[in-house]
Amino acid sequence: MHVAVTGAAGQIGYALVFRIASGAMFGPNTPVVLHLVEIPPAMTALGGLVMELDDCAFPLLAGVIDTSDLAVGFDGVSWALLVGSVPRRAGMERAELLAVNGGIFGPQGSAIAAHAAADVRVVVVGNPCNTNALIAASHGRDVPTDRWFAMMALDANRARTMLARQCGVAVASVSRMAVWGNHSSTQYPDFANSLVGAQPVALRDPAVLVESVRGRGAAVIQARGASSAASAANAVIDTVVGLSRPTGANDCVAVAAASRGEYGVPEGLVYGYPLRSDGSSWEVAGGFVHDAAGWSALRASAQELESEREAVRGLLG
Ligand code: NAX
Repeated sequence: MHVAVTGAAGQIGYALVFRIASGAMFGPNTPVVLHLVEIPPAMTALGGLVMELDDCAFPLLAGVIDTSDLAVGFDGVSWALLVGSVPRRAGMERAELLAVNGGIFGPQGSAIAAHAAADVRVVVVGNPCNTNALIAASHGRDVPTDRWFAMMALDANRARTMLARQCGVAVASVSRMAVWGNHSSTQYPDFANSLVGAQPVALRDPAVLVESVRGRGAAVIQARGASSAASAANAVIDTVVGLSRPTGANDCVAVAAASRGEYGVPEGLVYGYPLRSDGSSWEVAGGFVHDAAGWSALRASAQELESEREAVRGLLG
């Protein structure tokens, strides 16, 4: 299994590549070749990471390619995990952030189309991840639109744990946890449709939990002095595992994918949905019911994504 990780020398990369190499992503019987992609200034740090991978002597690690050349980085890969991006700096407008990242994700989308394996699937983690995925996919030529995803699983995992705590149950008994919309403060963690022990739950004040999930990234930054890294890496693994196997009867994969108009979301937006996968293709799960506040949250996040799409229109392929 050839898998590319961009931004591999960053903090999420550092938490992610060792877990992929140990078999956490593709299982204990699948050897992996890691394609680690960085920008030239980070190649020395990336070299240190490669030394550490060597020093783990992982039995499943069949090769490591470290490069800043996208053609090499994406050559023959079946998964491209696009983590690297430029963070928002103080005083930077969101439009500026979108434009800077558009300059990264357009060329990466083209390189994936030109060099990756025919079955490639792409998960964008680098923020703003939904719109970065839209930009990459628009440059992806003959790679079908349904192979491009953006990560919502960290938000969903945060929501699952908070719900489990609130109900006094183990996190494993929480399922069907969807997070709708944009990976931003407009996201809608959907407690109304989630299940605890395969049963719906009526929370007294779901809005409090919704706000806790939305604020969790900031809380981690405040406590740690750095943004979520190990939990983000873990969520990348959950995303790939979730898309690679059939989804359980009472469950869903929380991930953003290109809308085909499901639940009234404008077509083409890379929108956080509950998906059902058969291991290779997927559909948006049906049967999720929303009250007026839920629909309004779904619409607000779609509107935010539409305004991001407008802001990057000139960068779309
Ligand atoms: P770091 O700043 O630690 O690492 C980013 C790495 O990307 C750096 O090593 C940098 O050299 C590299 N990079 C920059 N431009 C690149 C390019 N054009 N090609 C290849 N590599 C490039 O950030 P980190 O904490 O690892 O976070 C990475 C991204 O994940 C950020 O955009 C962050 O906002 C985003 N996140 C997304 C989450 C999600 O749920 N979707 C949650 C976690 C995280 O906040």
